[in-house]
Amino acid sequence: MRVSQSLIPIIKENPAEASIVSHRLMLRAGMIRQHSAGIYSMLPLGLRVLNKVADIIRREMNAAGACELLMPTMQPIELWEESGRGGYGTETLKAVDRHERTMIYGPTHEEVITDLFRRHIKSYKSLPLNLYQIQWKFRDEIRPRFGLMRGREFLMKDAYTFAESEEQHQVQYDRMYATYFRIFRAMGLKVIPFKADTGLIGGDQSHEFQVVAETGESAIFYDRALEALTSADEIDVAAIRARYSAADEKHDPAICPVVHEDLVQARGIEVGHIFYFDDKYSAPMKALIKNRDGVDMPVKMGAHGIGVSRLLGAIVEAHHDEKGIVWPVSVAPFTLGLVNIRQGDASCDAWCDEIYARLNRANIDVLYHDTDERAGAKFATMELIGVPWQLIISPTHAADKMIEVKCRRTGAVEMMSLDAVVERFLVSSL
Ligand code: P5A
Repeated sequence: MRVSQSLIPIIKENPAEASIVSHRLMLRAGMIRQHSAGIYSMLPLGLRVLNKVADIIRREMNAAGACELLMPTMQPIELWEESGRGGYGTETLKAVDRHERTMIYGPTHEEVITDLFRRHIKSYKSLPLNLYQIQWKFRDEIRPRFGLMRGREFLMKDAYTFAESEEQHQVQYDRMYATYFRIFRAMGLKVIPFKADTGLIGGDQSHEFQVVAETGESAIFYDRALEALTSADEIDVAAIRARYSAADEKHDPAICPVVHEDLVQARGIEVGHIFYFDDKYSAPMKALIKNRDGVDMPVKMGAHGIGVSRLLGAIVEAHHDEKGIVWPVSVAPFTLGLVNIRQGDASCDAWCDEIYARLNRANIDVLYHDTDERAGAKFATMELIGVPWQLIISPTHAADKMIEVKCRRTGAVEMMSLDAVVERFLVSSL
């Protein structure tokens, strides 16, 4: 992408409306813009990160045997009357269509998926099943704030699992639990799991996944030993669970927030939440399956959410410095930023054009800063945006057909040929 053909409205000063660093940097880097409280446009750079985050989630969900579908944002209120949830309290946004029918902009999709299930699945033989989507939700939050962290319209990954028995359900739950660690790790985030309140979703088993960050909305207490267990290459769900029970015996943070020597007090950002609610929706909505004894019974259900748009904020909280965002490569809007420091100089322009064309042919994400701004401003922009490597082109480099490659994270500089750059940054070698 060329900067001259995009919409990247950089802001030099700190915007007054933003009180936390991720919100400030995403506004300054021209990634998002607010239209109304908690309602944002994703500008081209923000959208690219959102898509990369969503693709990591897809890859890991698919690998775990889940299957993607897409349900509507607008839902008939009748489904919510049937489930007995009767709307989603004061957070529900309602609309009335031309036939005077009330619709809800979905705050979550338990009812819609249960409706799909009951129409098509009748037997235990079709189970276990895990269906998920990545879809916009609307919750009329009392206090939308912190940019994408607590929006009213936000993107969620919501998976729904269906099982014939408690045992089958537990296998699904543990698989999602382990998959969540892989997902968050792939975006450079360390998460700690917590037993949680099930709130408006309901049910009696749930875990939240919290990213540790000073600006988090939740006060959290965690056992130091959990840090090691949750950072391991292979997540051992049973070991984590055992450690939790041991910690709980000594001290239950939910009841008595006294800090023990082996307990860390911190703040967290809830980026995911998994639930088991058995037949809470399937019983009233009559989503029945024939079990192995030929008896009809309500299917056992769980739901597994990830705050996809919230993750952008969480990643920036975890990856920034005084100059701006430092995206992990896996979610960076572009892998490379091409900086022509003498735009208008024929040799610089020609060399940049050649590099840009070659990188695009090789499918390497590159943002070409091709405007006539001065070099200093271009560097500052690339650093603010957080592109992991800059390719710097001066008249001397153009004459030598060389490229100065600068790493955003370390500041290390290296001279490379175009062939070497292509080889180094091919997706397969990153
Ligand atoms: C699980 C999937 C659910 O809605 N139903 C379907 C269940 N769970 S949840 O915990 O209420 O939401 C899942 C995740 O969505 C993110 N989230 C938000 N992100 C941005 N702005 C909001 N207002 C918001 N509300 C929830 C969180 O990451 C949460 O874990």
